[in-house]
Amino acid sequence: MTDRSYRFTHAITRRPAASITAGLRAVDTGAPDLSLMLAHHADYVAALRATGATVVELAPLDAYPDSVFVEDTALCLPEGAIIMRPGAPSRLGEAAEMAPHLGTLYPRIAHIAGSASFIEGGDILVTEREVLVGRSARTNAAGIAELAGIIAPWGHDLREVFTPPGVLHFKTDCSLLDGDTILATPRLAASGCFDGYRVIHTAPGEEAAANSIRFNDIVLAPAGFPGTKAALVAAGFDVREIGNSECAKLDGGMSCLSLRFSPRP
Ligand code: CIR
Repeated sequence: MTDRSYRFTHAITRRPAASITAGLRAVDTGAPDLSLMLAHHADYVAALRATGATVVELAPLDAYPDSVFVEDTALCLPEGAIIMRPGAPSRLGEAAEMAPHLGTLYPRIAHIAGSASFIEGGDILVTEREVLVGRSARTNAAGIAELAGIIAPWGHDLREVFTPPGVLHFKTDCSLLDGDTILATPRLAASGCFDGYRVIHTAPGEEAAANSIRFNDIVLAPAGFPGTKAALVAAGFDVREIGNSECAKLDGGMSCLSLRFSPRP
């Protein structure tokens, strides 16, 4: 079993901007506190760096309130990076902002280009064997078809999966833990999309813990979900809890805050 789906030499993050208070959200539970979000963000970056990875921290982009959620701007595979076309109109320009940074690290950059194609990185889970993509309010059939056409020659199989209704992104409800194992909400796992994988369920009432990330030897998980943390620890994972209260107000979590990759020279 290979481990390229969770061993990374690099990550890219972007510090939240003051405009974060205008970030998109499904339900308004109050404005995020920028200084607390910055503290959580610094903890997150430090945890990634502590694994030995190079973490490129980009400057805040005030013109794009959601630009801290860099994951949605690109899909990074060993062979190349694909610049997404976010389905949220206010986020479309974020992808172009990311492209030059990936261009300095990757020999090969492709773009989702069709004017009717929309796809966000939060809907894409890369495992050792396939690329799973959930259609959602942000990701449509044209975007998925365009991505499949780009990555097939690179040797990647794409499988379209289900995003539960009312859930922002496919990965809002799941994370890769290792080559065989997925952390998922029971409502997503019930769709059967992870048949053939080992699945660890989030604890009852802890659906928001599903958006965690495996990054090298650690699992970064949002703080405050003790039942899910206990299940992960019992399964042998080294869990680091990171405060996520402010990003959660904008439907964001651990995966959204970074692009994680190992470019193949
Ligand atoms: C949005 O609605 O686009 C942001 N407020 C949250 C994006 C979270 N991104 C992710 O799950 N990959």
